[in-house]
Amino acid sequence: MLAHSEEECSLDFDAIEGRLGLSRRDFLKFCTGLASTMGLPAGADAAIAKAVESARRPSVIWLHFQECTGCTESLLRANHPTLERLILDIISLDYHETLFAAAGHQAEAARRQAMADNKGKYLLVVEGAIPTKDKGIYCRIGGQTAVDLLKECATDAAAVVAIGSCASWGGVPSTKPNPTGSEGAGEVLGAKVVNLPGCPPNPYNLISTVVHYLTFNKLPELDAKGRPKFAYGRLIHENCERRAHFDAGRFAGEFGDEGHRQGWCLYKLGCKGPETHANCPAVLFGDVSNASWPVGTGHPCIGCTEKGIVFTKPIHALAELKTVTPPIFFARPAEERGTGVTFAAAAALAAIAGAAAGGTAMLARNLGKSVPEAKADVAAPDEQRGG
Ligand code: FSX
Ligand code: SF4
Ligand code: F3S
Repeated sequence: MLAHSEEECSLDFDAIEGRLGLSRRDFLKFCTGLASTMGLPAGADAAIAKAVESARRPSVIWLHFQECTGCTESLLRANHPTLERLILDIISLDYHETLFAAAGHQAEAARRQAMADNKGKYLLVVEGAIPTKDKGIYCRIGGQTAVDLLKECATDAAAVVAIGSCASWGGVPSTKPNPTGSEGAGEVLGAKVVNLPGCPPNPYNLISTVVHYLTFNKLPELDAKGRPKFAYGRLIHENCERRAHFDAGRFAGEFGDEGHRQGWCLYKLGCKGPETHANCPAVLFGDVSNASWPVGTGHPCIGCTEKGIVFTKPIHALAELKTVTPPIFFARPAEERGTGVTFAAAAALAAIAGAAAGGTAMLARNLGKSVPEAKADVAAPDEQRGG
């Protein structure tokens, strides 16, 4: 909950409920959740609450280029009913080709008006890749090529946010042989933009970025690839709920086998978690369950946030283990989903094993294990406790 009750008292919760449809409790939980998602220090939740409560909503111009529209869909079709309401109330969405009621010249006029009214202050969100081959003729909107439209809209923007892998670095359309010369927004502009890769990206990372901008009047800290560090600072593998199985050498060998049904590690099925940076296991998708992310549902991570992995490496190819970092926590234990393996036993075994040997050495030993050998390992800690 908010650190400063004084600031909490000054909030108009009736107005917040009317505007966002959130009770006092849910609003405060939302602000605290955003602050912790962004790794902000104590007290930041109060500043976020005050900023979100204020009527100042930044103008957002949202462009669509080569894409499947999954980025917008993931934002609007999230099962959590307040998410789209929150984002559409926190920002002033002044131009969005999918959601706009206006069309044709009317829509283009509205975009230009919003840009003029908010010169130097609006956020430009770019969805989809930009074709650059043959003078950009493969994507034209309102008579302009995507390249020209992007450059025109970026000129007076306060910041440019590339949402999804397509806008971040080309994504699906840039897959070899890349017939239209697709590139990401930052490459086309020759400037650093905020990249929120993912195919689709997690909507909470967009809302966190926008709220950070709204609260502190600056963008969150970015990594070398332009991604907010709060969301892309760690490997999936460090946060994964199956990590104890990886460390203990319990791997699914094929889809539907015993290891897969038991919820074991998906590394041998091609999981790219060890070389993919994203916060999927912590933030989840769609708010439908505590397993609502790819690995949680039993599918290997395909590395959708990383250039050079998704759409490049075969899905079944093994991930590189250059940096086998220790897990940061053991969350959402496997037994919650009735998988049978005692999570405490798995975590204890992993901790003992991890202390005894380096991660890569452990992996080399464990990868060759059969399912019965791995099961014997699981039993060991229980036996030690006389179970
Ligand atoms: Fe790309 Fe967005 Fe993948 Fe689709 O529109 S990031 S194809 S999920 O959704 O741009
Ligand atoms: Fe999780 Fe994949 Fe790492 Fe296994 S390899 S622990 S499934 S991220
Ligand atoms: Fe993408 Fe892997 Fe997350 S496939 S959604 S980065 S678990």
